[in-house]
Amino acid sequence: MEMTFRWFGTGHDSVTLKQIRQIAGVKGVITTLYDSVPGEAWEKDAILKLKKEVEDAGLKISGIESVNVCDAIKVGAANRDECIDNYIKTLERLGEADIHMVCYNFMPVFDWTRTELARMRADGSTVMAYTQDAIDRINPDNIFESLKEDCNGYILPGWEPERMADVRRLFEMYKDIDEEKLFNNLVYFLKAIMPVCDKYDINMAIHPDDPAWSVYGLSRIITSKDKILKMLKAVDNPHNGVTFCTGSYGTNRENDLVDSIHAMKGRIHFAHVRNLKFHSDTNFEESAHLSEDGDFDMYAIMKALYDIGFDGPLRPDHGRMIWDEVAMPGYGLYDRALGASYLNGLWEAIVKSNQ
Ligand code: DNO
Repeated sequence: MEMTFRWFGTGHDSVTLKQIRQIAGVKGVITTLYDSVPGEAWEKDAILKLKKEVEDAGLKISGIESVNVCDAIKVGAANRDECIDNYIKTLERLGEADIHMVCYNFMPVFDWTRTELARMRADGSTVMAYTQDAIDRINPDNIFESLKEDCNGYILPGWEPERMADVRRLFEMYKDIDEEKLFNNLVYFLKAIMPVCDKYDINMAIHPDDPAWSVYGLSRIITSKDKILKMLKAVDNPHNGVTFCTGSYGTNRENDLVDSIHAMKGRIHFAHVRNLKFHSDTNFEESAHLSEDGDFDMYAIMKALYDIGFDGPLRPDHGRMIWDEVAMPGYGLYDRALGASYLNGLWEAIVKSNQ
């Protein structure tokens, strides 16, 4: 396991590389070209510049989150092959820059969905939260507006204002895309990119849909063990793998995290490890990483990753906003640093008790 930290890049993140470098045990960052436009190829120079900046700070790029997949690929539009060619060019350039893990998602319209970005907890910290009731009440045209105030001026990944301004057109694009079509489009995309992944040894790590059920009637296909295994089997190449995101996949309480980790052995290329506190099956908040603060057994999760021989990058995920920090919701420094230390502590204990 390699402990990493997500960093959105200079100008996009309140956290600096210097701060990340000072979190004990963190060796690498998970980053991206935050300004890139889905469907366009990433420039080699931009990749090399980013890599140099990270390396000059004494860190390495442990993977990319995300190279976003454009809507044309997801809906199978006429221009999808052009977008796939550009995706392949991006992968080639990343491979040439010695970057070997790419996280992406295949969710229609919205990336992860939360209905509150700053729910106040008894200790005065704030956390992101989701309630199905709120989703059912908010018109999707207005969801971005309803959350905007709590963004602290940052653009949340997947919630770019230009995109949200166009939400109606996006809904229109996906109106005939049922689960089967979406799945076939994913398989088409994966088959097309596997040769370049083989050539450069790039692990593709699809992110689970968050929450792990359909929102606003849009199809969602990376939501359960059976569906993920079906996807892995449809393109049965070791480079076709998953990001095991406990906080996304675990939103659906029918998903058994430990059992799923074992079932996906060998195909988990990246892990996001965080905890959730449920108030009902469809009302949850993103608690601190510590087991006792939420409903997941974090020791059991880390132990399962250890038991399957997981050796890829892992990162703490959304943190609470604590100690008066002002940052992108979920992506402040303090609580994620506590998360990294806690997960490193669990890992050390697991490793030593197995020696
Ligand atoms: C949210 C993230 C997601 C994730 C993408 C992967 O905090 O986990 O935005 O990066 O779904 O493409």
